[in-house]
Amino acid sequence: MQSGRRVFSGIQPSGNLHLGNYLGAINNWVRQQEEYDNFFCIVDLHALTVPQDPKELRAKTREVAALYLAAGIDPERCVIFRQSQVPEHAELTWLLNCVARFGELSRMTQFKDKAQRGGTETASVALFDYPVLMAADILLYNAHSVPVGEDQRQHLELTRTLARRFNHLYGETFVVPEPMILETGARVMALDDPEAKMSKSSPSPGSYIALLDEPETVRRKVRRAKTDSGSEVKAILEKPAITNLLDIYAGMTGRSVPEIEERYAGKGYGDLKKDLGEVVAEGLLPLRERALELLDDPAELDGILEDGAERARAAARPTLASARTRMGLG
Ligand code: ATP
Ligand code: LTN
Repeated sequence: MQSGRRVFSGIQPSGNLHLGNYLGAINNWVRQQEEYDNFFCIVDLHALTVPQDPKELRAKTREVAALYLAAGIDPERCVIFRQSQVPEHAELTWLLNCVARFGELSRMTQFKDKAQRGGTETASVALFDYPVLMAADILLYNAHSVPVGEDQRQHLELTRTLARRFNHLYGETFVVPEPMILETGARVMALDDPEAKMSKSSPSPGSYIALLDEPETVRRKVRRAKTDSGSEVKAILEKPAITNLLDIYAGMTGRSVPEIEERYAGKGYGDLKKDLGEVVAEGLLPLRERALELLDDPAELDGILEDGAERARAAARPTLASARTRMGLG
């Protein structure tokens, strides 16, 4: 039964979707789609905050749509759409820019990390403003709940601050949303560096498992994943690499980490990796096959996105209108 409570979330079409995106986000969307009114966005305007090749962006946009559907998101139940097809996102961003503060945006760790990588001097203004666009995404639909990975917690906190500030300055307008961050899979780490999160923008393909990787590639990447010193299969602070592998195992199978530890008692890292390679390769195979099938029919995908954009616009329009009116516009 749908409760009338709304969920909003999104992924950037900026690279290869990976296991972190799946376990931290998409998998949770699928599991609870029956309980909510859902909006799942392909946030292409966010992707543009760093340079993108236009042709590649178009292709990746369809790829994300195909993966949403292949993972089991039901387009009847959920509104699947592209952010750039709903101009209300950009307009609400401007209004929220007028209540967001330079100081609070300067403290966003994702901006600091990403700007540092390319040099702060040349980072786009849009990269700085990225969290305000994200707040607009969420507030436009009066979403109650936002299922994301751990890395988005700070952005969610800012969204809540902006909603409260706007409501205080101009009168009750926005729902103050809650983050929904699960324990397992919310922070999948890079396979070659357990201190860094698995990321789409990583230059090294061995660091992530792409959802469209072939099963053999998946097995190889798991086999080559970094491990820790020692030999016991235990999720402990001193073993960040093994902890990550166990967390992935738990996310893919629904088993608890202690249960998996027990299974590998007396066995070594090699056994764990061998089985995990199988678990992930087999687990992702149906998703991969279905997505590739869907990608064979781009017109069908575009149709679903057009339909989604229309439904999203209908939901976004009244919220934007009331924000405008409250601020003295229109
Ligand atoms: P990039 O690293 O290029 O910024 P990304 O891989 O973080 O991209 P996003 O599109 O920014 O991907 O994230 C989409 C969703 O996936 C968000 O909910 C985010 O929290 C989640 N997510 C991303 N990386 C991970 C990860 N390593 N573990 C768990 N969840 C993740
Ligand atoms: N910033 C998010 C992607 C994103 C998002 C959103 C997530 C953009 N708008 C709204 C949830 C709700 C990220 O994962 N990097």
